[in-house]
Amino acid sequence: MHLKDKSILVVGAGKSGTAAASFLAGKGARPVLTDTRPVEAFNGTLEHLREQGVVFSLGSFPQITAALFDLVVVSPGVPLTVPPVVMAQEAGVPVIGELELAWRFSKAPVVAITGTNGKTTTTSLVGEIFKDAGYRTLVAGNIGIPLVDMIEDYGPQDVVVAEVSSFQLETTTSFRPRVGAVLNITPDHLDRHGSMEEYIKAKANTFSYQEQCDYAVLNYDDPITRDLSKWARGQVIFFSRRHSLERGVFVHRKKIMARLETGEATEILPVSELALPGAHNLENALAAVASSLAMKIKTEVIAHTLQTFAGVAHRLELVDEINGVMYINDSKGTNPEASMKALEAYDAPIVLIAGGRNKGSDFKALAGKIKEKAKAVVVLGESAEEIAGAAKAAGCNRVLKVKDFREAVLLAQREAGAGDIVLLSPACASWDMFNSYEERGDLFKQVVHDLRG
Ligand code: UMA
Repeated sequence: MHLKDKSILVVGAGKSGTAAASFLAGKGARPVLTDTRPVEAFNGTLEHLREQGVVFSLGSFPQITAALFDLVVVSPGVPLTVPPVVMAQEAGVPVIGELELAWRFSKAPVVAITGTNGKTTTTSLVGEIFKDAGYRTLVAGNIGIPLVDMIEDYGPQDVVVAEVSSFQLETTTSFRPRVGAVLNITPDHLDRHGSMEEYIKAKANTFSYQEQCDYAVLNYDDPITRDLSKWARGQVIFFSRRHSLERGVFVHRKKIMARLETGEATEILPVSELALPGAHNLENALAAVASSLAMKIKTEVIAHTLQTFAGVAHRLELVDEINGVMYINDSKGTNPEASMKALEAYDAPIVLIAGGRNKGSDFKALAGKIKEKAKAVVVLGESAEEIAGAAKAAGCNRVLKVKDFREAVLLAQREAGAGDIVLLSPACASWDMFNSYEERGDLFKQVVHDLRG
């Protein structure tokens, strides 16, 4: 892809947009960076880009015609319905995302992991497996590091493990990972994608451009991902924790087994030896095994990593135990399914902290799980009323509403006794009160540390 002297509009000046603008400037292109936020909102943080020759159009956007721009690079969080993107499409200016841009400069094989839930844990786990196998490995993407930042530092002998989101996949036109894994698909981001069909279509782009020698790793137990196999162009490796598969990675007699060719299945390790807790993490482990076996990693290395990898920050992260109460940070639980899995992962009484920006989800099933597992729920944020209403309708008695995040943690502390768990698992995005789920999780950890005094 030739970028020299090309005029390129980058939409969104967050992590992806600033990384893309810097990358494009480095390639001799003439990037213009636009954002709905005005210049004052950035507190001088974009100065390094100005020095690289990036031009700004902040708080507004320039006129977009085919004569003025050769390409538009859109940030994942920017819907394709916003005026600059629509104007570009109407003018016939190609629109791609940062993932597609990075892909076009990737020399290393890419293992891409997507799914509604579990993608950060699985991406980190697969990254660890490759590192333990001795590969120079880049772990990046939706996990928080724009791929374009470092993609060119990795060559054909290395490996890129990319967490990819439906937002990023929506704008791919040639992205072709050697292995593309889809862990599960349940309703999420429907406010952005408009319908479940569109959301599934975006996820399927993980393997839309694959070829026969590539691999699609799919969850056999999830009817939607199982069905996606009909669109796969590469070889399908199913994984299942419920069925012994003729071909795939599965659980048999409490052991993780793999059979990629015909013949005897190979034992990877007993399920009891997995360091990650919970049934959902067993599925993540199965996907990680399938993805690494597709890349010819030795079973001993895979087993060793699975025995030692204990998880990632903001995902069922134990923050502290104070007066017999465990404080768990699951700020990354940004949809009802994720929070239901978090509730299921523990056997002790739970005080749940939930609420934030609803991304088009229904809270009925979550409310049923709250009734079953939680002794109290503290709700806050834009969706507080909605979650409270669903919880009360499900028969929950202790539903407490607060306005402030710190107050939520203090109230949860008062509700919990020795042996209980205070679980932050909001079932919603953080964007009504925070810039990111990390910021929300960090504040939770801070307040918990303050509780200890
Ligand atoms: N903006 C506009 N116009 C709009 C909307 C936003 O100009 O219509 C601007 C905002 O003012 C802001 C910028 O766009 O300045 C934000 O861009 P962005 O939302 O794409 O965020 P980035 O900072 O670039 O972070 C993105 C991902 N964010 C989203 O997809 C929402 C990060 O995933 C990812 O880690 C990062 O790129 C690096 O690849 C976060 C996420 O929440 C973790 N992802 C969703 C999820 O996991 O469910 C998909």
